[in-house]
Amino acid sequence: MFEHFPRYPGDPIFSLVDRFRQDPRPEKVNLSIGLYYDDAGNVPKLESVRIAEQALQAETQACIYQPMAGAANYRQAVQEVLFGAAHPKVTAKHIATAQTIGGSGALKLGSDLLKQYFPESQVWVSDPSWDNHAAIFSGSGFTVNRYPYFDAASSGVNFAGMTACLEQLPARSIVLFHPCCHNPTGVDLTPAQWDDVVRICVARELIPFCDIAYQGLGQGMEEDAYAMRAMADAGLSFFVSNSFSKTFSLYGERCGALSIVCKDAEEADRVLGQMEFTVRRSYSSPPTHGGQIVARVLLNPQLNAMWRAEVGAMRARILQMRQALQDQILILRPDAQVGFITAQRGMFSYSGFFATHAQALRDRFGIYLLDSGRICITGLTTGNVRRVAQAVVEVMA
Ligand code: PLP
Ligand code: TYF
Repeated sequence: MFEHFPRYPGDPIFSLVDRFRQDPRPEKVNLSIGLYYDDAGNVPKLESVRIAEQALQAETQACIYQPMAGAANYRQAVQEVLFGAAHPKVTAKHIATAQTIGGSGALKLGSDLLKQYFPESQVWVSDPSWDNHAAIFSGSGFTVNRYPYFDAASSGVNFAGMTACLEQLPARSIVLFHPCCHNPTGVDLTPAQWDDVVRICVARELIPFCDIAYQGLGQGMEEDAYAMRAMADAGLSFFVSNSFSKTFSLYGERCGALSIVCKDAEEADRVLGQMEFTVRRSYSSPPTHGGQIVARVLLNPQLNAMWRAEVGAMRARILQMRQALQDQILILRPDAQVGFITAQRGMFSYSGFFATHAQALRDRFGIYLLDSGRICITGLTTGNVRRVAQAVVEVMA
């Protein structure tokens, strides 16, 4: 019956993690999958999360179904993190938010909804982007195109190429943006560049789709939200998918949300209804537990402050490791062109150099990075960064 099902080759990132696990070399280093590791190499359990979990456990009753759009407290908390509690679009209830199964679930819900109501539109994602972006949107039936983004010469952004492309898109084109901590490149736009992008989106009547999975790990919780807030302030109607997987270290709980910023409260109400209908036909309602941990933390002022400090510590460690890797390489090779490592932001660093040497770093040194040239900075520790720098310099020679 199922002879025509082809074999799934697996996800290249997960396959690489498997190869890392099987590598017997004790000095191996995992810079592949996008997880936040602490300086001891562990995925941390946040203290704010532990306290919220304990409080929840003490009062938990039977676990009944959630509403289709998820828990009201969680949905409110999401809007406050993304836009700020006092933002007029939040207080005037112009935003429709549904709790989703991680950030991936938000992308899927958003792409299905867009395909239903904008069937003629095409999607544009950055070149490169997280591979699952193209996979999810094409899975919903869209043609997925790429706008220029990464500039190989500078390991920075090709902003002229990006804006020239956006300037010629047809109205109602769907454009996927990373508001901060671009995956895979770590190359972000400045606020002034976002202002230009927002002006183009308004002028060309584009539909921005912001996917934010690392809020707080770039410049800061508020700074990282700049793009979305600028879009809201400019009166754009747009989509935001967000993930708490990394920032709460709650990967397996699948905590995310889709927020659709609308013209007014009446429109937001209708849009929320269509989100609910799409969810109902797909998985009916999201799970309870993870979302309630997140809502507890975000809506309790003490826990919220504790969480922000914990995310701040993650961000500081990422910056420290960027600096350490760059410094250690420069000690060994003062002429190495590695300034991009500290110029990029978030969990990832990306360059043509790493792409060229990915295989040698794996084979010769047990240092695992993606073939695309993406390294996950959080796999670095004070204990292994020197060794990684030495290996990088050796493959340079
Ligand atoms: N979007 C981007 C850019 C990501 O990097 C990720 C996860 O790595 C996601 C979305 C998905 O997040 P989640 O694991 O919550 O589905
Ligand atoms: O490393 C990355 O870019 C991601 C990691 O459900 C990831 O692909 C893993 C599982 C998942 C979402 C993202």
